[in-house]
Amino acid sequence: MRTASVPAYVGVGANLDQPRERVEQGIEALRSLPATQLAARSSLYASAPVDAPGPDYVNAVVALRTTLQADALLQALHGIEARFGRERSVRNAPRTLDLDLLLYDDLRSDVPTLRLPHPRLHQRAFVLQPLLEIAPQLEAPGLGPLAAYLERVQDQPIRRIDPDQTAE
Ligand code: PH2
Ligand code: MG
Ligand code: MG
Repeated sequence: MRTASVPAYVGVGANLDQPRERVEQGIEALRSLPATQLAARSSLYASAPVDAPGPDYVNAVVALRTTLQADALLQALHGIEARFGRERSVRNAPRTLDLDLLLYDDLRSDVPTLRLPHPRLHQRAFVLQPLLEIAPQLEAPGLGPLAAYLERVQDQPIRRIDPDQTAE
């Protein structure tokens, strides 16, 4: 068993069934994971679906400190998704809650069930923007400083949701 905690980053997304509330509830579920502390969370962001059908997404990123192994953390994320009624049909189908393990310490993994860093992490504004909000200096193994990728995703419109604004 691990003794020292490591940093891990999780992308949170939803585009069905009151997505703002879903994302907030998803963040609270992450806060309650065993052997894990929530170190930081980003604002909420709204964007059109990338490579996917359906309504606009709400996204956020959470920084965890955990003593769970990467595969145990991944299983725990799937458990939360299932509790939220996530149905896994076709790839990138609209979802009530999507929790993506983006980074786990400096781990690199290429097994199909766990690819780290998340393979599209640096290509998506809805991940990069919230991630850099909470960790502006963050570097990813094999990618380097993530801030360098932000300008390449400027063509993906994304809007920070004002927390005082009530959900539409
Ligand atoms: N997730 C996807 C596919 N497309 N687009 C946005 N804007 N936000 C997402 O979270 C997202 C997506 C697959 O998980
Ligand atoms: Mg996803
Ligand atoms: Mg996912």
